[in-house]
Amino acid sequence: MLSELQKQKFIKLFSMYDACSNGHLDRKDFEAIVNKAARIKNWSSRSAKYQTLFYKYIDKWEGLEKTASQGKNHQVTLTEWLIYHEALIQDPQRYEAQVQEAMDLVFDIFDDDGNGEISMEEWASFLSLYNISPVYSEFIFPILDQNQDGALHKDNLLELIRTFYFSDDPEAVGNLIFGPFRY
Ligand SMILES: [Ca+2]
Ligand SMILES: [Ca+2]
Ligand SMILES: [Ca+2]
Repeated sequence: MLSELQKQKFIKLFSMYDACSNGHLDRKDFEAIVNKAARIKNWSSRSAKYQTLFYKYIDKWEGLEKTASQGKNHQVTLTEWLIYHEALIQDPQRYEAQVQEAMDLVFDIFDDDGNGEISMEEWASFLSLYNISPVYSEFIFPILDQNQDGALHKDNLLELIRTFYFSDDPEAVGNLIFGPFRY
């Protein structure tokens, strides 16, 4: 069973994907995220980057829908989302694959110079893509950046995300990766 803390974090994650803020997830939310990424990055909807991202996010949605949705209504509810994540963290292979894929998306979109590092400004853009005010980056990033070199490497982020998904320690730094999460 998910602990109360884990539940709070997965609800936070749900709210990040609920781009249309209507309390359930569907294909439109994933399209909205791609369109927002295009606005942030100034990509035309005909550009190759846009098209690639669009298909990746639709693929992501279809995978989620197939696994998580228990009805045939093309929606994923919060309850289904929580059940999905409870199963996900008990399946190391699926967890690794999914997080690796999500991380590749983050770097595809935000690591402009392709050096495998994300800066505070890039993290702020990432937060704004997912319905979170970019102002949090200023407060969170220095805590996440544990060696204080102004950058998060892919390995750092993977470790922080692991904490976000698995940890039941209220003080764990990784809990804060996407900003405040308590409701
Ligand atoms: Ca929605
Ligand atoms: Ca970079
Ligand atoms: Ca660092």
